[in-house]
Amino acid sequence: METSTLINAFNNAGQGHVFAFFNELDGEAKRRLLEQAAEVDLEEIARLNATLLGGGAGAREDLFSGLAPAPYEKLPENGGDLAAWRAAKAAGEAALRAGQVAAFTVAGGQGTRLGFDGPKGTFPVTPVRKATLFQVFAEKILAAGRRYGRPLHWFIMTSHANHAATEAFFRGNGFFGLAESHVHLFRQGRMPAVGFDGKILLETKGSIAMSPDGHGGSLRALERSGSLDLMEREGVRALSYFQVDNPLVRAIDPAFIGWHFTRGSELSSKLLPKAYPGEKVGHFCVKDGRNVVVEYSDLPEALQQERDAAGGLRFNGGSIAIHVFDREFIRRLAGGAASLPFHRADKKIPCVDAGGGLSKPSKPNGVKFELFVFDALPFAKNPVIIETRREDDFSPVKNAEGVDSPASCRRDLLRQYGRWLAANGANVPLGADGTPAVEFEVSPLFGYDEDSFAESWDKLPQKPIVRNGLCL
Ligand code: UD2
Repeated sequence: METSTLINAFNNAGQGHVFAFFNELDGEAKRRLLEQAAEVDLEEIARLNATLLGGGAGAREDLFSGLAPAPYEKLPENGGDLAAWRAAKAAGEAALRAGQVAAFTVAGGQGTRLGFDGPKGTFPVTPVRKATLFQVFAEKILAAGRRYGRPLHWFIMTSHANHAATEAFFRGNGFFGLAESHVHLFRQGRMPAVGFDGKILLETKGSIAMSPDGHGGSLRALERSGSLDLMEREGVRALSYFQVDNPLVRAIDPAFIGWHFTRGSELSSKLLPKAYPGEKVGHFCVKDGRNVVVEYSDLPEALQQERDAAGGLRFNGGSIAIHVFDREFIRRLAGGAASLPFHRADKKIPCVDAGGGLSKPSKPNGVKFELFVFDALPFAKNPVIIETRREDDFSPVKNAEGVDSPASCRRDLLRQYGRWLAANGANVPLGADGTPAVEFEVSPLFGYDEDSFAESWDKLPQKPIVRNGLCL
């Protein structure tokens, strides 16, 4: 687009201040600002300003009227249908042997809460090897590919801020044994931040304050990056989706994949009963006959605390951000068949003021717009929700200390290794709360779930003693 056309478009949209310092910039800086400005969808910003900044609180009550907990497939031990679970697992294994599944990690977040400098996936998590989050996932994916005789593709969504560092990390580590041709990194989209008056904020005189467009941006980024076409060429029908912060996840779970395929589901999800009413997970609900996820920060306190007849939490079905997506469903949504709603997050956003000075706000001064991937749920045909066990699937690293921290995650990894070993007859010294009293580790290459662990263990001619520093 012509420079003047672009600048005029910003003027006409009431966003002309973006170019207030344009004449002070050198040629290269001018080019960069124009490039950023061309990325901005001014109509979208105007729409968001009207809907998300313009009050709109009146509709809130209606959002929750008639909301009910979503139905789900219970685990056999909780009354679920054992035969159906077995059939699902067999179907999932067949899909894996046929190469119909790829892994997908969203890793574009800023990881501010953890206070770690660098892409979150490069954070070391395991007790002995100090393997990073990316290494743990890579090894799970590598091992599953070997087990089913079909190497899996792995798609990883990065952000503009962490893409180069993520790529360098994978290169520097030889892609952790995966074929480079099977690891696909692509950047997610960005959105400009606006002040409470709807004006786009400048980060410097020559750059717009841009931020990642949320994990919901992954659907359009998968399309834009050519990932969906690649999947189609390779015969991949479904993506196993998980977040970069959760090393316990069964990155490749045959039963889950099987539920997805046997039900003809376009979007399948894992549900975990909440640990306590205020746990920071989404809630699986039904609204107007469609499944939806209501985020913890949105569900009114009264509903979070509401009890059912048996005394349990009524809205107890936690969403832990583990899904299987059908490829063509993503294509349909990315192609505009339905648009996911943007969410508003009020933030402290350092920016340039009208006089050109840099202001570092001490309280929120503006808004970032984000898409949430679970908002795709109401658009999916035949969605399936299955129950999982916390110890098999969920222990994220989010905070520097306390809940969901490196320490709690390391403990849960240890407990998992301990359970697998004990189930196979090993003598594991356990503390009073079930945590092993020694620090050891099971590489996903040895065992990435109960079954694969048992197979490898069985083959060991001599069973090792479980002691500090043991690495299987
Ligand atoms: C998310 C879910 C929550 C629950 C929880 C489980 C949302 C809004 N809430 O909470 O319901 O399932 O996870 O752990 O998602 N990411 C990107 N690009 C972005 C933003 C995030 O790739 O623009 C990735 C990020 O790298 C991470 C994941 O998305 O892997 C989750 O992001 P988060 O830490 O903001 O989500 P959280 O913990 O608030």
